[in-house]
Amino acid sequence: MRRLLPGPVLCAALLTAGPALADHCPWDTLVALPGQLNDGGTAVAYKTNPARIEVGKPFSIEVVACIDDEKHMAPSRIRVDAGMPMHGHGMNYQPSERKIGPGHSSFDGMVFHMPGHWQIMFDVYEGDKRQRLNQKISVKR
Ligand SMILES: [Cu+2]
Repeated sequence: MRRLLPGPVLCAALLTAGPALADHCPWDTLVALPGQLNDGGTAVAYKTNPARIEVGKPFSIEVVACIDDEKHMAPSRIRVDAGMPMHGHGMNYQPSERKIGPGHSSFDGMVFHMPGHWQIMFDVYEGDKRQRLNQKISVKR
């Protein structure tokens, strides 16, 4: 016969297994960043370092995302990718994420390897639900 877990142990197990309460995103930091995107209440702000992206030179991008611009909730995950839609290719390297806090990360190792029209895709996740916000950037030779 299976032994039931004593009450307190079961409660603790349920608490750790349950969905984590959503954290707040750093809204004050978000509004201070130079790049601002908003789609249906999902807000993304970013700053590239260096500010001017040069062809073939690695850069990083700091991103703050809020899944609700009134309640200021942090997404469960942020992903950043980029590509050239007119050429049908992405970057040659995958950026690595450095987490700064809830809804706040820096992505290092971005490289735009050719001049022209690039698009940065910011994927903001709320569990399995993904929302993509795009930013067009033109890079000169
Ligand atoms: Cu290209």
